[in-house]
Amino acid sequence: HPNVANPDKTKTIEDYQKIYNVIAKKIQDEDEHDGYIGYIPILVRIAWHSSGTYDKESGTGGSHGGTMRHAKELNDPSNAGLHTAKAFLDPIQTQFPWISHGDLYTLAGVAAIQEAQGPKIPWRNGRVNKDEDEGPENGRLPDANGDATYVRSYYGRLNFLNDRDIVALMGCHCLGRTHLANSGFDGPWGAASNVFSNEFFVNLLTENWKWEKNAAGNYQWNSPKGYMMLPADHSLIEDGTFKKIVEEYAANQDVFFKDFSNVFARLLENGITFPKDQKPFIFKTLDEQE
Ligand code: DDH
Repeated sequence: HPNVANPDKTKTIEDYQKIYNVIAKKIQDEDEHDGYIGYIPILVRIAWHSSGTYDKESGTGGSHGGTMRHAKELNDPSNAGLHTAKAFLDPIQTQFPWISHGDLYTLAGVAAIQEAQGPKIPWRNGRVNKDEDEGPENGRLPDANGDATYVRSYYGRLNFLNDRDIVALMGCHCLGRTHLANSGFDGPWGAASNVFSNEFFVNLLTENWKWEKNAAGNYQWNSPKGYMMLPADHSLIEDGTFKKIVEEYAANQDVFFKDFSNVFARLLENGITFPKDQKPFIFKTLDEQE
């Protein structure tokens, strides 16, 4: 198996908590980024885009090799905007040169979700640095124009997801916004773009969505409050099975948090074999350490 984790046995949870804390503190210090949304969403996105390239047929891609740091992967049009996340993390990599790039990108996503008041995400170390030519080819991340059939089949490639997993993962669009310059879509999904919550599901069900052309000429769903949904987001209420799960998460944030924590942890480890006895770390938030 090409993706076997090799955790450094000399490092403890305290060593990684130190890195978590540096990331969390920098998120607080640089809160003006992206119109005062800050770095939380883009750090979650670099963790997800590092992991979402995994292909079960070839065993290639995924977070293991930290190949997002190389130009070939970073310049995938789907990764437009992620250079800001890399630039945020590069000095932290320099400060802690012993952490692998894949471990740092995934740990940053965990820290961002927890600092956004989201659920605890169990996380394991041991990813190794791979060269540029060992990275995935471009074009493996999902198309925002997809319908429910597309979304379901897209996640089939990742090999570990059922309908609940898919809907839970998409709830991450409570964070951040779309940017015309990055994706050709425009606007935030909700009101609290740096707080992790079930707002995405509530908005999907309660806003009055209109199918409109944006300034880049792409169609998206817009609401009177200035929120947006991608076609792929909106597909979750067009499909009966997806919609039932959306309703459940909108009604019960605890269930969403529990499911999200489970599936996000698996997403970050997808395609990697960890030693059988390797227990995940659960980090404290900055607040919990005061
Ligand atoms: Fe996403 N996402 N995403 N997404 N995503 C965008 C932004 C963010 C899709 C398309 C887009 C997930 C799934 C999907 C985040 C997390 C996650 C943007 C806008 C597009 C387009 C980029 C820009 O213009 O800057 C599609 C399609 C899917 C799909 O599943 C079909 C998942 C699974 C996650 C996750 O983290 C679990 C986050 C966070 C952002 C906000 C980034 C930002 O800069 O703000």
